[in-house]
Amino acid sequence: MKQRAQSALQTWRGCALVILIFLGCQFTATTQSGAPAIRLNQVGFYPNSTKIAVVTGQNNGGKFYIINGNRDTVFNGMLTAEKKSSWSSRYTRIADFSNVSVSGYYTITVPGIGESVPFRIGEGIYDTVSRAVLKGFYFQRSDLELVPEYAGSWSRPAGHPDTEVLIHPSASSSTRPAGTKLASPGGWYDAGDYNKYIVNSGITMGTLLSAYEDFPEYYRKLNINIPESNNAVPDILDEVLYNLRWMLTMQDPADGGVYHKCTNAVFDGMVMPGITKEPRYMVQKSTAATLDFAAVTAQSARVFRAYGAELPGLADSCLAASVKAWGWAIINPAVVYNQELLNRNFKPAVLTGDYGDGNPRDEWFWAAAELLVSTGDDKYYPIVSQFINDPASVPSWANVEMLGFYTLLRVTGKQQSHEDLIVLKNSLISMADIFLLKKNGNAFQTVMGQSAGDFIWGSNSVAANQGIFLVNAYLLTRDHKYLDGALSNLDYILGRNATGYSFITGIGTKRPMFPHHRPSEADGIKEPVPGLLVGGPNPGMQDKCTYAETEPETAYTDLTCSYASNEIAINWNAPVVYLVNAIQALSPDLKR
Ligand code: G3I
Ligand code: 9MR
Repeated sequence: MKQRAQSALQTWRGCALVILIFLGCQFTATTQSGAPAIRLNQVGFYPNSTKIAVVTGQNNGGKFYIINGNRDTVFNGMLTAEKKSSWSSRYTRIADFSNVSVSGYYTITVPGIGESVPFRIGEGIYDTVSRAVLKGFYFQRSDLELVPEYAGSWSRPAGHPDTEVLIHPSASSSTRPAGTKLASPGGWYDAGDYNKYIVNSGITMGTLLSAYEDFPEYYRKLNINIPESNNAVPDILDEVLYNLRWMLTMQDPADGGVYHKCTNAVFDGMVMPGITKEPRYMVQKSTAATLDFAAVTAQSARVFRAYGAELPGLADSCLAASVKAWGWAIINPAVVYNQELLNRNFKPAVLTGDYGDGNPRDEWFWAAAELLVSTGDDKYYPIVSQFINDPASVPSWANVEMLGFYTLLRVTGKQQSHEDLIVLKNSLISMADIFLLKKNGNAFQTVMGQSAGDFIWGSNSVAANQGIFLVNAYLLTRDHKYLDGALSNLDYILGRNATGYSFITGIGTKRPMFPHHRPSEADGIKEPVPGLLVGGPNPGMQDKCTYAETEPETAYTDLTCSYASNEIAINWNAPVVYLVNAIQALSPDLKR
């Protein structure tokens, strides 16, 4: 008996260590060949937070038990009545063990069903994952050699230098005719591919800058071990700066317009970055790209103003670039990027990511809001005022309106009228209340899954962005229920979902091993590059890979071919950075 307890304890210790170093944890008694039947946040829980596991499959219910590292039962409770999920054929019962608050390693056991993967309860529980997801951006740096000191096993030579990028015929102008060579180095690779897109950089940068603006004290202390970690600028801003410097190269100084993307004509193969030497192009300017750029540079000017000593001139350059981009958009208010049309008129055909947003209305608002707040110039107000009565929405690359709402609500200044702020706050809170209402009816007790429409390409970013939305509701009201709702979506991302996966590479016991991510596929290392959020369930299944299940919340497959459910992308990582770090920063406020 004693020997069994001891070996169990050793297994626990092994698992704990293994979780920390991102390697697999085979807890034989607990895992099955597929996803475990008991789904929970595989990283664990704060002692003072809500703790829920979901038992999937049809069963007789009954009692569940929480077992500690000594194999002692520390808590038992009753599973709730069975519920059929609205978004798949899953049946679920909930196990609520929020009352367990002693730090340690645990599993949950349900007689006749099995044991969950091990999880931990403890302070600072998301410390590793919060740093990993921000570090994910370092791994996406395009022209930098990733050295072992910072990249560990995933060190690699520099990728695309982008020192000689050609003006594509679609972007030809009198000062820069087609074929002109420009330098556009740096910036993050967008996703599993090796191209750099302004529209997607827009929401990504806005989200990361907002994370910093909402929790500056927290981020000043967050060290993620990147080359700039020892300078006086917070690591999150150093990372943002790496992409900002690239974005600034995407503006045509002659007129202020911004090229839609810096790209190959066709996607590179599944090889390491820098192997292929295909020509790179600056492709057509667009209104959406230019306004996203204007918003990001205006927000950057505000944020980097405080680092004038370390980064002299940067804030002013950003603001000048923003104003100039705005000026271009005023003259070119509706230049849509339409790749199909472009390819009918110009050669070579461009077949990489589109990000062709047909409606730049929300980009107008976001840019105007950032410029209004950063400059205090009333001339931006008339545009801002037209949007104040819009309903709140969850951001996506094609809809950035909410980023403007967040900024107006965040920064108090003369530019925001009291009446406007009340309207914005009310619309945010009324939508947050709907989120919570639907969470109560959800089979996994998560805000994610408001409707089948949540499960789109990149659905995990919907979960993360809903989480940010609720964090904002919490910051505005200090009502704990919103923070709890945000946490439910972090729980979703880390395992409490219909697939049973923790969706971040390197994090959790059952996690993606084969993301559609060229370096992870080509580097010969078993573990994918860590800290990257995969897209998640997407019944669109546009990649035509093999999916074991095809319903809205189960249409996910951990195969490299699956770019529609298993790619990674910067605009998906950024909201998870915001969400998990917000939970860390606000952890003293969590309540059971
Ligand atoms: O707008 C419609 C919506 O009305 C409808 O309800 C919904 C149903 O599926 O579809 C919506 O359109 C989808 C659109 O994204 C907006 O979300 C399209 O079906 C879907 O095909 C499209 O997917 C985009 C995908 O590129 C293909 O263009 C993803 O959002 C976008 O994240 C993804 O981005 C790619 C880049 O192009 C290249 N780099 C990798 C990156 C991530 O996969
Ligand atoms: O690898 C590409 C991925 O980054 C994109 O999100 C996806 C959709 O645009 O396309 C992937 O490339 C595929 C291409 O579209 C079709 N042939 C197979 C490519 C993947 O190997």
